Amino acid sequence: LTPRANSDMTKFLEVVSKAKHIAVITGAGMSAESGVPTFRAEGGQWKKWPYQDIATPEAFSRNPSRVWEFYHHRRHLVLTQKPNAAHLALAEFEARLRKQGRSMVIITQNIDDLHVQAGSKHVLNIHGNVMETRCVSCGDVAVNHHHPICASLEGKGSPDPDIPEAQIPVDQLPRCEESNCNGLLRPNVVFFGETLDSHLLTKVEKELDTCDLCLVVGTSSIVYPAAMFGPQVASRGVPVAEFNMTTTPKTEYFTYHFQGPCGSTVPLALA
Ligand code: BJW
Ligand code: ZN
Repeated sequence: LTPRANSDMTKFLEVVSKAKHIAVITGAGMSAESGVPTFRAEGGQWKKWPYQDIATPEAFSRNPSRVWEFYHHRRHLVLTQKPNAAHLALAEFEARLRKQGRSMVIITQNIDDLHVQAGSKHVLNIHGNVMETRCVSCGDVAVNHHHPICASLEGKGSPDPDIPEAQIPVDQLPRCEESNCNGLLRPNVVFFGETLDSHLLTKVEKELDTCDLCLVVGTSSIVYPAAMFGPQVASRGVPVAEFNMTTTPKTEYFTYHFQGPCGSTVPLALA
């Protein structure tokens, strides 16, 4: 373990200039400057629910109306977000690398679309996508940008705990449109306690094993398995740089730590 992560940007720029394949791990802090509260921040809570109690398969089967209200609210935020300076710097850097026969992959825990909107080409969405639905009966996955996604959610989903829940009957929640199915739809995201897609995880493992530089941006590094990706790369002796407002439980594993909003620090690091 390094006793203290280094914050020497000049040295880091030199490391960046030599890297051939960069893996970038991102979390909610990446999108914070696009106007969405992070999960564990003040104001990140929906009504009185810690998201560990609402983004779970048990919560969805017990009260799908509550969970849909929560995701209706999240979908609204995502639809109004725009990529920020950090998303754009990553996308521009990837384009520059590509022209030089070098490469970048983004492994994101975010369920928004902002890396792709910014122009990043190689993005692995390990926690799914909030603009997709999955049918609990037939498994069909579909992209859905309608807002509201169904009439009964119109005007619902307020994060304010004083506004009563909508308690929408299950037949009025989003339903599958595949012929003869009509099953209940859910957001195509990875809830707590669910496993990540195994094909995606295989791809992630390959990227972690082959990168020669790793950036860990805007994640609290407490949710597994993503929390161990950076430390796993560091254990091969590969430089890992963390970009965050604060230190995290994994900072001590990393070579570099750049404190501050990633909309400022990431563009500097990839200048
Ligand atoms: C800025 C900034 C700025 C702010 N610039 N920075 C091993 C040990 C213990 C538990 C487990 C384990 N393995 C699995 C578990 C259980 C569980 C888990 O990890 N629990 C922990 C809480 C301990 N993991 C799972 O259940 C996962 N499944 C799994 O592993 O299956 C196998 C298995 C199951 C059960 C037991 C054992 C094995 C699935 C995890 C799915 C996570 N899903 C969510 C919701 C997705 C849909 C949705 O978005 O609604 O994903 S939870 C939520 O947390 C979301 C996020 O992607 C994820 C990570 O959060 P993130 O991105 O780090 O956000 P924050 O808010 O925590 O942090 C923001 C950071 O940004 C902060 O550090 C700020 O400082 C910083 N910041 N502004 C830079 N401007
Ligand atoms: Zn279906």
